[in-house]
Amino acid sequence: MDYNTRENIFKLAKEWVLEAGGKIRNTIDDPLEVSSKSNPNDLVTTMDKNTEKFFVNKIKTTFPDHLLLSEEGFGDDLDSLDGTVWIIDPIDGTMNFVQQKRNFAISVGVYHEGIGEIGLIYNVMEDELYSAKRGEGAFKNDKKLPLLEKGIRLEESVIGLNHFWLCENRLVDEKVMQNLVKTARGSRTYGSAALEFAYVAEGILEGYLTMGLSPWDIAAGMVIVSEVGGITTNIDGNPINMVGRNSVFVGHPDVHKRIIEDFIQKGRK
Ligand code: 2AM
Ligand code: CA
Repeated sequence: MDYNTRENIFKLAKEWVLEAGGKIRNTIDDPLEVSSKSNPNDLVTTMDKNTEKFFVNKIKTTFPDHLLLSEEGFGDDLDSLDGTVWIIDPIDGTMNFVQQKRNFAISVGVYHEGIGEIGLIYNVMEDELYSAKRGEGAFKNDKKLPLLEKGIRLEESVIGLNHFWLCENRLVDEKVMQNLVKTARGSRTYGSAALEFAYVAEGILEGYLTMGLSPWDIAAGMVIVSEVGGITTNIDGNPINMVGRNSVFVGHPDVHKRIIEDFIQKGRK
């Protein structure tokens, strides 16, 4: 993707993200229609759907040859990232949006021939925009984020993970996960994968791991985190499949290595 093309896409993507976020903020107290999807706690609202439609309309009108991979089904049905693909979660952290009216984000990644070129994660209620273009560093609003510090130890780290993985489950040994939480300095659950990626990029979380996410939860975050020297793989340390569901482990390189070797490899079911 050439420089001017990417600049133009970034400028518009940023405008659209801020506009969509502004609409959500202005109507945050309006009544919501909430329904569930794969399970009773997997929520979707009219706001998720309308926000996704807003992006689909903008993108298809402005860039008719671009493709869209998005959560609520108004995008394209893709089995590869050939061409230019926008990977969008209109609201990441829908449960937070419904129950708390905060701690949710709009997540937009733009990939070209499989390579992440642009990432935007907008914490709507805090009006904080995390952004990156590949090779140009990552930003929080207008401030450039520093590269992740070298030589960080797990014992001094704060790790993001859902408490669910500390309970008995089919995928990972809960005793090993409990040991991980006890070894780290602290653990946090924010309930929005996109925000947890942004926090890793900002250096306020040293890692975030979970057992099942879709491309739209992580596409923007992977671009942003990689610009500060962070690593994203699946939980076994292998590359992410960008057109399927994955376990996900994003983190500071030192902490990533330590957690895979000393915990995950011992705790996988
Ligand atoms: P979502 O709000 O866009 O669905 C919650 O821990 C995080 O996991 C959120 O980022 C949420 O994204 C994501 N997630 C992915 N698949 C999910 C599912 N089936 N149910 C609930 N959360 C899911
Ligand atoms: Ca969502």
